[in-house]
Amino acid sequence: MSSRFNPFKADPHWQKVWEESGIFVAPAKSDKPKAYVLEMFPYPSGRIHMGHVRNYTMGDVLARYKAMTGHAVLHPMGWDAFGMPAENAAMEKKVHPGGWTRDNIAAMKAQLKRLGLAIDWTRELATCEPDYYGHEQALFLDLLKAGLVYRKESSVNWDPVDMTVLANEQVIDGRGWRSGALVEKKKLNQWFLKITQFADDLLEGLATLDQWPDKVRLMQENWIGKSKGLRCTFNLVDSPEGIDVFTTRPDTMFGASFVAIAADHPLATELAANAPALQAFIEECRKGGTTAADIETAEKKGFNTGLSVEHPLDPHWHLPVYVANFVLMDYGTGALFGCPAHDQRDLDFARKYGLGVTRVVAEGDNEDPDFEGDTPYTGPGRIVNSHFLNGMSSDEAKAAVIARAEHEGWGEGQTQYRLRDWGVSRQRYWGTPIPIIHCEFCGALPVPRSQLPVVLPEDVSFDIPGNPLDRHPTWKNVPCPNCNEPARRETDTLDTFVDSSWYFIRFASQPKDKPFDRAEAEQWLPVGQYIGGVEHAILHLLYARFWTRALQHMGQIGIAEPFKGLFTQGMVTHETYKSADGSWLSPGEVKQVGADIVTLDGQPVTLGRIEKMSKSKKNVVDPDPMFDQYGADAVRWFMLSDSPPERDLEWSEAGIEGTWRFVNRIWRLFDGYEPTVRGEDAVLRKLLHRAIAGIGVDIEALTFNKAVAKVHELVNAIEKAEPSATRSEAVLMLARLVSPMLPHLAEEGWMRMGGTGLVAAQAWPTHDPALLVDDEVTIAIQVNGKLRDTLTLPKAADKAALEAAALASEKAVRALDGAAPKKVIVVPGRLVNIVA
Ligand code: ANZ
Ligand code: ZN
Repeated sequence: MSSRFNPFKADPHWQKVWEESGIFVAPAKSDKPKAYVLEMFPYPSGRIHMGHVRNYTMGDVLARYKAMTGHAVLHPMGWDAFGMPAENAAMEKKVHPGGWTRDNIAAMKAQLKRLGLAIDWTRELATCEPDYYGHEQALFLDLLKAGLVYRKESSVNWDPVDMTVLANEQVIDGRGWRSGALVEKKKLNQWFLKITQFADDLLEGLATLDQWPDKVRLMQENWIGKSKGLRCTFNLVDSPEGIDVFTTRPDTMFGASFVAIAADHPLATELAANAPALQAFIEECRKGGTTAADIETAEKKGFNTGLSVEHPLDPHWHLPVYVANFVLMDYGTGALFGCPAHDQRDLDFARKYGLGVTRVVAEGDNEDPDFEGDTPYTGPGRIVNSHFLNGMSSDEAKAAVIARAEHEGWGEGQTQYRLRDWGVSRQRYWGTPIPIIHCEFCGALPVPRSQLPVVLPEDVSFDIPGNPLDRHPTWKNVPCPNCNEPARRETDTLDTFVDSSWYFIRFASQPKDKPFDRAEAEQWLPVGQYIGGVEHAILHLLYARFWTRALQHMGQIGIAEPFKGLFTQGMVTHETYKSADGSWLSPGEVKQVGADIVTLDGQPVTLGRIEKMSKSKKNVVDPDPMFDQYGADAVRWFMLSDSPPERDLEWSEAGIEGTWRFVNRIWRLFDGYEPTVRGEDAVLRKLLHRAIAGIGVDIEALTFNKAVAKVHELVNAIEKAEPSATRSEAVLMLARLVSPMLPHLAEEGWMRMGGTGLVAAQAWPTHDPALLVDDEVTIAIQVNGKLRDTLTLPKAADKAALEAAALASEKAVRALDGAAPKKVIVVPGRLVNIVA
């Protein structure tokens, strides 16, 4: 009777059967509706971690469910295989980045296979192989031809430890995101993609993404950072010249008390020619850091030029002009007007130099023109102390000032974006070579298409920092494709975010001779459901959206948005442990003794916080030993249990134990299946049909924890039910219902019960809607107003029937204790109160 599910036999067996049958291979052509389910492809770091397991299990359940509900499914897997860690490994371990990466891919692939994923492995790709990145080079040249790529000398973030340029996003608090080194500024010639050309499209497109989390859409919106403002001129007193400023707050114009220009503003340079003190001040400004954070925190300093400007709304009102260290030359016009009551930097500056501070936006009832204190009011509000603007809202006042400026010709409305063009040059080896040749005479030329792919050289050394491509003895020496004189290859490689900006298209269509076939790709695209970590909410998703729009712009594809549905899953967390000397301990290095946690040899352990699994804190749990102990299905089921999928999930041994027991309860139902029983069980039938309907909805909504709860409920009911034809039917149906989540167990059970073919290839059961109608209600039975019993009664029961049922309740009779009921109050559908 106590038979046990044996995953060690079942898992490899079914995995082999699936593979040999080709059941998860996406059809090249099919009349069925399409479902493209994709999880963000992994970086081959070496081992699969629990975060991957959770991510891929979720996608797998959906993919399997889609197949069972009559879809042609594309569920591929690949490797985001270029990037810094491979080069770091090369430097530390003296291995080749290619070898290291390919070994990792092999190891991780084996681990993923143990999970029993329904993946079309025939479409597997790795971005580090020329048959992928060669096509990427072709796309880069297409973009170049379309005017979406340009080269520009620009000041870049230089990581002096990793010896590489970092994107702004990779600079966190002034430090390199990976090395933690203080970032420096350096001028280099860089390749840029014109993402800003699509800034408005990318912003407006967000509105169409109604299957994306709101928080992700908001993050993208803020990243694009569209602000509407006014660009206007303040005329210099006694001079025909003027100073152009940019403001996002034209509503605060009457609160202006000074104008400030950047230290490298042309006017500052001009004035400094005859003013040594100003020259010295400018020098001082240059010494400070240049990041936004540096400027934010530095003390606000200014130099009074002695010049004055006229206020554009009142030429009799003159304002002083300062050179100030907090004004950036490369933002707006390099000049601003200061409104101290409503901006922190301006207020700090005004307090320091004794300038006026006039309130022009009311703060609640406070309209006092004399602004006090050191905290500005930066919100919107009713405009006060502002002549013709008084009484307007901030928005109305902004529009009114812009309209007036445009009418009178001293300024115009202007839109600014925070988004900058995408610098894609990296001074690294392990990336896609940029397909360009530099000729002394002809300039930067595209590599002729016939010479693609430009393949990375294998013989490189990593013993000194810097770019191995640049110091390779021969690789970069090529003839100019135009004049045939000796020329030089571009030695920069592409940002790895480029690789992940189009892999989902290559999955959908992979011809040998071009990046993708339009018709074939459009069969599948856009991705129906994309699943991944929220850490990619901004950059990866924005770049992939840009790339898709650029392809659409060039007429290569007919869609604007690559991902119809997006889901960002929560992280897998675990307790952290520290030994007495303060070093981190892994879960495998500690054990529980009574209520205490100690090291394996009994030394004391301090229990730390529950945190995201990460190598640095050693709180990682490798899935392999879990597979060894419980098999894939228990691990999968645990990943889908309890926690809503967008929330973090705390991994626990106790949790996996309980899961294993549940898996075996299901197994015993399959094992004890009797097909020939007679008899109908109406209650169980109803529950079964509810489960069928509900589990499907839950999977589709990715609320797997709810689907899990419904399976629990059904299993409980089946276990309790007397043998009947309904019960047998329910057990057989259960195999199909759990198949997306517990695929090996379901196959094994299906076979055992005599099902034909693979359960994974069966149709999802259909439910009878009539059985979902609720025709029973719960009625509270009270005696003298106190709850004594609850009864489940037909919804249609009339007052007399309810009264009779209440008076027959054993608990009510006991509570009455022999007293005669004086009155019975019936509230149909809710309660019966017996008054005695
Ligand atoms: C007047 C004003 C009043 C401003 C007020 C703000 C608040 P965002 O919103 O980030 O786009 N600014 C303009 N050019 C600048 C530059 N080159 N360097 C530093 N700051 C500059 O920032 C726009 C605001 O930043 C502008 O609006 C300007 O100050 C300042 F209550 O103008 B504001
Ligand atoms: Zn040439």
